[in-house]
Amino acid sequence: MLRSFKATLMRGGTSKGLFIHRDELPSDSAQRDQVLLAAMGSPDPRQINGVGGAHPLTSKVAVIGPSSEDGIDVDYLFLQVVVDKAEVSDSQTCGNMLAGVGPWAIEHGLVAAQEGETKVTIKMANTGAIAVAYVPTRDGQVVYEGDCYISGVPTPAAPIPLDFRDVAGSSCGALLPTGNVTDTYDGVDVTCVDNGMPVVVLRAEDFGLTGNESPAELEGNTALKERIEAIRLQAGRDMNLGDVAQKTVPKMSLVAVPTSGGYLNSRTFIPHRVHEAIGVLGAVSVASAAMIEGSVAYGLADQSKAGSGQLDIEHPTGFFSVDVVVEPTADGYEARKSALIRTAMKLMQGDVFVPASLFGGA
Ligand code: NQM
Repeated sequence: MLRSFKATLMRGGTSKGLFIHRDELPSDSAQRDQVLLAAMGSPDPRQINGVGGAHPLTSKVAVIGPSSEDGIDVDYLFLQVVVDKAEVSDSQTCGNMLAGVGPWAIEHGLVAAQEGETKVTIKMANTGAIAVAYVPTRDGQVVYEGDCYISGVPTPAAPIPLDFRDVAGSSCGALLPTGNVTDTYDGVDVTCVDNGMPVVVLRAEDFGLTGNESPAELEGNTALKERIEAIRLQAGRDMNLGDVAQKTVPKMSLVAVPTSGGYLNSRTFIPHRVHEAIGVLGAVSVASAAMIEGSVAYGLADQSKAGSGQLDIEHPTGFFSVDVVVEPTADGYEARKSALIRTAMKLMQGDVFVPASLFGGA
């Protein structure tokens, strides 16, 4: 017997996945994860028996429900369904899927549409941090179509500005989780940062790379992947994330001088596949590291762009513009602003079928 649950397939930024009301899923998280594995078709490198897209960026789930907290409209729990393992991880949030949360919440009656623009205040349940989305709305409807292009998405759509509140240290406890601007692992200097996403920033040149390599080239370099994973396991522990062997954080961003007029060039392991672009909060975190004097990225970044309100983080398919301000304080550094623009698209809505037994039925 099969059983179904309601879901919307949406593109959020450069990611794609299912958006689901939390009441549609079992409340027990282990049972919920079994349902989601079956829905996406994991574990299987092709996810052939599910709706997942056979890549970490297209094997994502947003679970959304009304918030009980004052001033917060909805709670958004991000779940990464691992493609080739029977694992569902809540160890990170996702700023790309976040772009779809506001539109979805309005369409599902969790937030009333205003004329022109609707503000949706979202608690990112994975980290507890808050994001505010400004969703274009007209005549009580979400406006998806528009003329805003973001790198990595060939079609334009309506812009959705996102403003992050208090994301610094939301996973690791501090913007600089190790307490240092640089640390050294296996002889390589790194900067560990968390401005919404735990990231270890490394210089591409320290691995004999230019920083312009394609994701396929980097993924094909087994020796490089082993060195990076060895550093990740040590840095993750020192970033207060414990044993990160089975976690999707920290991400590992190789950085280099910009080549296309941007602020900084990047290639990001998320953490084992290489991102075709860069994650939203990943970009915010990398930009934040580059603003900190003495970090491994500071001297590579084009510091004439700092303070301009637009820092373009170059990546394999273009660049990601963020508006980030990090300033020195009496006892360290503080993130004062983290904002950016994304787009989202509703692609399909309906019933997703899984074995009824996973819901505890026959
Ligand atoms: O950093 C991929 C993505 C992400 C995460 C990843 C993200 C973010 O591009 O906020 O969006 O780093 O796993 O969707």
